[in-house]
Amino acid sequence: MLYPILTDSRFVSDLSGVWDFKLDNGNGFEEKWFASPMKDAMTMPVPASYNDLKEGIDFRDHYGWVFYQRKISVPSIVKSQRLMLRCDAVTHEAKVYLNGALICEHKGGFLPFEVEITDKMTAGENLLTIAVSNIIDYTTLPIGGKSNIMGGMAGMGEMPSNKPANNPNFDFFNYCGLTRTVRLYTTPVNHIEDIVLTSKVNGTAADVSYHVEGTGEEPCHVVIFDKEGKKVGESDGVDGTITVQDVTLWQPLHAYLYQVQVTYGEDVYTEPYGIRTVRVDGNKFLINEKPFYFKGYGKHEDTFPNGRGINLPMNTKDISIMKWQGANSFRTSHYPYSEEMMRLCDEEGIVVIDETTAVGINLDFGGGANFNGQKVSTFDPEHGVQTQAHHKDVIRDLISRDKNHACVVLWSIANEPDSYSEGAYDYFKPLYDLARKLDPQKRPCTLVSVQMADPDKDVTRLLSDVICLNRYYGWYYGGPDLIEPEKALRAELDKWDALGKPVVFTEYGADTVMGLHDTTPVMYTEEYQVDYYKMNNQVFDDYACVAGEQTWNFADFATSQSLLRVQGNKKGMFTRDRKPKLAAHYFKERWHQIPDFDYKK
Ligand code: GCB
Repeated sequence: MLYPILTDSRFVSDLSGVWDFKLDNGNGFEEKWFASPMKDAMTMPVPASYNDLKEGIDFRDHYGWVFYQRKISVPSIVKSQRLMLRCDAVTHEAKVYLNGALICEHKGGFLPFEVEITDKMTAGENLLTIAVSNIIDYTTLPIGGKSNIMGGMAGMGEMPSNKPANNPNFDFFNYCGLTRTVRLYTTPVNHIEDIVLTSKVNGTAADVSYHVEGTGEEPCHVVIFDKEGKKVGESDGVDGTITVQDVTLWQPLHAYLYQVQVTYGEDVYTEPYGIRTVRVDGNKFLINEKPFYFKGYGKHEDTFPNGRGINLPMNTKDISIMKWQGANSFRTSHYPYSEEMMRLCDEEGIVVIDETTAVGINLDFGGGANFNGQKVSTFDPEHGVQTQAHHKDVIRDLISRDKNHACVVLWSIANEPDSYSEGAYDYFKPLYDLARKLDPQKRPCTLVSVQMADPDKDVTRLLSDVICLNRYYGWYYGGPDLIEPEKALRAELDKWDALGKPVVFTEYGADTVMGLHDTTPVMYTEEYQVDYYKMNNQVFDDYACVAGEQTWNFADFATSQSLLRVQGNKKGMFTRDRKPKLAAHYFKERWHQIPDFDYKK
């Protein structure tokens, strides 16, 4: 799906602003709140998660639907065009109404969807209502646990509640709402639906192949411009190959983007495109044929008070901090990030592991406040997760959205699923097959493996091109002692090493409350976080197969409430407002000494 931009043929109107808003009291649909201007509505900014924007636990933890509403109209000058309504992300489920009629529904909270409204708009003001559900359960991604159990840890102290509530099977706050931009945009009637770009590098030249998907039978002309706007090649037809001589490759931290301009009849669209190669060779992860070392983090889209709402200034700040620290990459844990962030990473040369919304596919051991799980076999046909079909939709839509991004080098099919129980292979194999089939650039695929996944049983060993490990030796496993955890980490790595694939640590970390210090490094102090990382990093340095280290987490972030979470997860190297802990300075030293390429001999 193309990102909406202004061009010679397309107009974009951003619907950001203050909308009317109401929490559903259970009668919203019956009383048809979508059919006329809502009474007693409160104000709500769009885009943003609503949860932290009004006070009170009932508001923050509201379970179910909310309604957003505003009026829209379009000037007559655009009426000769095709008019689209596009939502970049509505978390987690949307029902869109125009003048009281349901025009579109969408499931899944982190990918865009759109609906044509050309013939649905009337003259003057039109009433747009978007009903949004935050309900998560065994059929959604991410996964929610049983909804009537609150609080407690490890099977102790749980209290059944008679109030319906979400019980996230994952460790981040279930922020919801119209979290990314809502827009109107226009195209000519016959228009470009999609552009697919791939390239082959031959010495100093590159062949860029394109496919333009258009409606109608229009003449198609494609031109590639370099960064200075100089034409470097062109071709006619909806399929073709353009040779770029003296190519400048897109490199980590040294980005270079060409502009691919497509003219299809009256429609014009320009896609930024970085030329680079990615492949796995033995235990090396090659970018532009050189062994790359991932230095970075797992992140979240999480800021105050936006919640998971898009925060453009913070995205820019985060990338600036990454560069300050000598990092070169991050993972979009645990859902696809905004299109604006992906475009920024293309521009800034930040390497991205692109993850689906599949977090919490582990009913046995659980996740987040649902720690210790539901003790249900994850893939039990009757009682287990019912997500495989939706998981396929997410993979399809993610690849459709992000396929042309140079920054994306690896697809992550899921985070910490139950990847070793009966049914895991049958669940995941078709998903890898689908990703491999759909990705025009044939990037490597992975799933991010949980600590208790024994290397002998974990299906990632069979299915993944890169082994991605979340490991907490010295925190959840061992700690405060770091000697035994180190031995256990080495013993486990010996097994992965034998596979001959690259291993990237996609999570390791220790909760650290900013400002807690001690002469003896005890858990939760900034000193312990540094010692924890030093031990782990020393082990990584001893293994040639380790192709990267991404800490957990870039910054502190909000979670559900539980005994292990002190106003959120405190494993950030930075606080939630991006102030460095001691570990941030330690990594700054370390990463500036580790080259992006050829670190391991
Ligand atoms: C994990 C999860 C991540 C959690 C983290 C933690 O393994 O992937 O979502 O936040 O552990 O801090 O416990």
